Amino acid sequence: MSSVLHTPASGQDPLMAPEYRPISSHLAITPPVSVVIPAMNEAENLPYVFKTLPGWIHEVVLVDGNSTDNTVEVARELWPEVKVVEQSGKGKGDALITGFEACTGDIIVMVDADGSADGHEIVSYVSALVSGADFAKGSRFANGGGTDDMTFIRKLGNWALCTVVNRKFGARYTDLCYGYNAFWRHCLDKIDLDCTGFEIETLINIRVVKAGLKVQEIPSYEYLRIHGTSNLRAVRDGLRVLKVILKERSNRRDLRRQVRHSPMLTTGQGESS
Ligand SMILES: Nc1nc2c(ncn2[C@@H]2O[C@H](COP(=O)(O)OP(=O)(O)O)[C@@H](O)[C@H]2O)c(=O)[nH]1
Ligand SMILES: [Mg+2]
Repeated sequence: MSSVLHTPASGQDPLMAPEYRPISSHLAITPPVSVVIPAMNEAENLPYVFKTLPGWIHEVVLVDGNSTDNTVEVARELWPEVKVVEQSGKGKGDALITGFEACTGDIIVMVDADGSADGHEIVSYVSALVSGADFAKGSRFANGGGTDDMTFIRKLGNWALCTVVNRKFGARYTDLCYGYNAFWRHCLDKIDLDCTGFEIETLINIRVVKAGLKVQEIPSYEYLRIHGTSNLRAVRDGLRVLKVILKERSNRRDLRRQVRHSPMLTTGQGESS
């Protein structure tokens, strides 16, 4: 879907000239942007999702979670160049990790397939990345953000888990378990993801801080899932998130112990004591 708008000035080596894609009326960028969409039985929602995706994105990678409806056919109809990847394992985390591997863009944006995310916001995420951030983290609770899709219990759990992450890892997040995020592909080398379920966002959020990456929160509005019901179970998945937090804490303690015994090693930035 990429288009070349900027023609190189005469005398400029065309092989060296970057291709600029306009992403807003005031901004053109050179890095290709991949959008990853994990989808499990979302055929009815995909028309709403694809409708809001900007035409300047480089590719859409849809990771199908063995859907029993016609998710894949609908995606191909709506976006003929879509790259469909079948996940071999189970869970949203597994799907996203599979999708990240399939991306060829320099920037990767994570977008849910339930119609809760507005693709028009992608420009805000990408703008933050091309302006210097490594990780652009969506937040429903930053000024300008919001949600129609969280029950009171989910808000409470998210707030509590977010508070623990901020205290334990020296982060200053206003939201934790939110699926709309974007990052430079090089971040993947530093965060080495290994999880399967809905804890994926928390794992990413913790590891980017541990790796000392530059994080910028982007206010984001989460709309109601349009059709179907959430696959998330607040208590079961909340406990999985807590388990990841505790594991990342104990890994950090192990690393600190190693550093004490080996002065050549250093811990990542952004960690609180
Ligand atoms: N491929 C794949 N996608 C999944 C899986 N579980 C959830 N998703 C997708 O992840 C996104 C978020 O899931 P959802 O059920 O809406 O959870 P919620 O947003 O936390 O309520 C949706 O696009 C789902 O289709 C899975 O096991 N495999
Ligand atoms: Mg959802």
